[in-house]
Amino acid sequence: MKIEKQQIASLNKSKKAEHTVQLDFALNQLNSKGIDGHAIIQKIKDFQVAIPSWALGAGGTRFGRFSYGGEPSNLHEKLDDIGILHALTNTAGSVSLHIPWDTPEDYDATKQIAASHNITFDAVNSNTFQDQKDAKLSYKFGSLSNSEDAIRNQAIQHNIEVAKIGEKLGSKSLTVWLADGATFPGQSNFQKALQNTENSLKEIYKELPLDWRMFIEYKPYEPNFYSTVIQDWGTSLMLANSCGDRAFCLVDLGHHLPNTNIEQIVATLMLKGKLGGFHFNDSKYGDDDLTVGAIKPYALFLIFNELVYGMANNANNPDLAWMIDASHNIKDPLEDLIQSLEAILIAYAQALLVDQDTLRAAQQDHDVVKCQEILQDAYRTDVRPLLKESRLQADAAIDPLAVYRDLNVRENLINKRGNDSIASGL
Ligand code: LRH
Ligand code: MN
Repeated sequence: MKIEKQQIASLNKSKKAEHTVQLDFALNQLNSKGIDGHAIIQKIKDFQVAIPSWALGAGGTRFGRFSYGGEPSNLHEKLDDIGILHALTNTAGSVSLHIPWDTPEDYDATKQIAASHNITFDAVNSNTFQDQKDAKLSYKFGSLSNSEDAIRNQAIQHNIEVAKIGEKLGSKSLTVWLADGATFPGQSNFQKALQNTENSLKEIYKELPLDWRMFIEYKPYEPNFYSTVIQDWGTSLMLANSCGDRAFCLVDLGHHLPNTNIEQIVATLMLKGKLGGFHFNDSKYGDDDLTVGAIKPYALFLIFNELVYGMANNANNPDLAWMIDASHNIKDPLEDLIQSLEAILIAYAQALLVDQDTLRAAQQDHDVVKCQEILQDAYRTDVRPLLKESRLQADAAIDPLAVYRDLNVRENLINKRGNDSIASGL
């Protein structure tokens, strides 16, 4: 299913008058503070987020999975669905593939379909947390950290192969997340596991094309429940430093123990020029992979406040890879992703409103109350008219969710694909 610009334009008509009033108010409000709202609208338009190829169907847990109907059952249908998201939001301009869940069968056809939707290929993800049906050796007790040479080598070769697949599609980065760890005390030798992992990552790194980056994603637990080899940002940073200048840390928002100050981690990694990118999602307890901004929108704003400061002050940190990593247990996957894209743009736009110079001066004066007032004034500013205008200017939907429902997209997908089609992924 392809959504045409004129379908969106005709549905935008009924919302234009109200939008114009809200936009004028927002621009005047910003103007009175010396802020150029049009410059922020342009930055919002330029902000593109990669959609995970593994999150276009219904997710599930060990307790069950509730299918959603009309799910994409192959890579090309997944690209079509991301095309729907991009047509409606103008923000879903790339895809992050997970291999082997989404290994292309016909590279030219895959690239053509992606191009037809103006979608590019962001980071490719390796998978050494599951055994593939034709696998010779098992990753049950680890992959890059495994005590057995042959298993480590199998995992190293897989990562090198994944990068080759990405190279054929125009991707420029490899994301490595390892489930490696232990579920019981005494099960593994921490030092050997970490040393094996470091050596393995270096083997992979040196095989990457010279214009590629490697993202090392950390996670404190799950599927191992006692220890994880790459458990936190410090371990990821240490490994990225030992690999080289093109290795960076990847921050998945759900991969932190409760109440971790993620914005401070972001500031630290940007100061060191080692922040590579994000997997955006939200969570209440563990790696819940919920809709971005659904649980802790203020925390997301504080993270973007550090990102905006870092993007202005840390020239040593490369452009960041913005990706979503979510799983949809009860929501329509496409509606869930539309909400996540909106939450990311809202947090970014609000962070752009923070008067960094006045904040710096208040910090210098230890005027703690004023510091909070400056942040919360930005956070309490309704930036949604700016988002709507950024979409309207890009021939996308003023209200993507409303257009998605008005066009009965899910019903159309079910009519075309049936109720039982299942998308590969989590
Ligand atoms: C691990 C993770 C990782 C992906 C997987 C799908 O929890 O966040 O980024 O490989 O989810
Ligand atoms: Mn992730």
